This record gives sequence, structure tokens and C-alpha cells, in this order.
Amino acid sequence: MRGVALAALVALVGGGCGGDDPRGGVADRTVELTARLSRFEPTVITVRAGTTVRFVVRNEDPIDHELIVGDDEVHGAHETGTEPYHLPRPGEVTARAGETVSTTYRFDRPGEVVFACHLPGHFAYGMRGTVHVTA
Ligand SMILES: [Cu+2]
Repeated sequence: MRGVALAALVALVGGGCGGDDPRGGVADRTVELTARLSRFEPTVITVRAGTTVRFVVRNEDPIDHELIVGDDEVHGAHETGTEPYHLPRPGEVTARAGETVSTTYRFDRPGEVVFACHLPGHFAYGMRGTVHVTA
């Protein structure tokens, strides 16, 4: 009985929307992000270069959000873009109201990588954070 319950729980956690994108690789670490009142929590994350992170985004708001992880070019494209829904590319996922989704992204080089929501007005409002990638 206990085994069945555990198996069901594992299936639930593993079978969520999005899941591990094979292009993102197998995650070394999971980071949980909460989207609440159009802000991410936490806003600062530190990882070592070479780490593949699985981001689990829990949207607690009654409106849609998204998580976009990437360089300036990626953020520029999304801030000015018109793509309303994101297919599960590594580091890009849509979190509809109340949904929990995940995406996987590999941090190759030391530096700072921004994560953000680019739905209209959200980035300007402050829905963003920074990943410090250490050597
Ligand atoms: Cu948002």
C-alpha cells in the first residue's frame, strides 16, 4: 500500500507539464521558483559553471507567467516578441495561472545570466532575477 502511494507520487512529480527536455540534458540540480504577485522568488541563484539546472516554476498567481532563461539576445527577442506561448525549449517555459511547470537549462560559462518573465509589462514591473554562475 505504501509502495503504491509512493509510486503514484513519483509519477505525479515526474509526469508534470514540460518535464525534462532532452535538449536541456539531465539535471544536476533542481531549483524551485515561485511566481507570486508577478515576482519571482528567489531572485538570486548561484550555480557552478557546467551545472544543468531543472527549474520548477510554481505559478501561484491567477494570471499566466513564463520563465525565460538566457543571454541578452534571448531576452531582447522575448521582450519585443509576440510569441504568446512557449514550446518547451531549454530555458523557456510558459506557466499558466496556477500551474507548476519545469524547464532545464545548462549554465556553461561563469558570469551572470538573467531569468525573467516577458509577458507585457512583467519585466518592467520587476519579474526577473539573476543566476550567478561561478567558475
Ligand atoms: Cu509574468
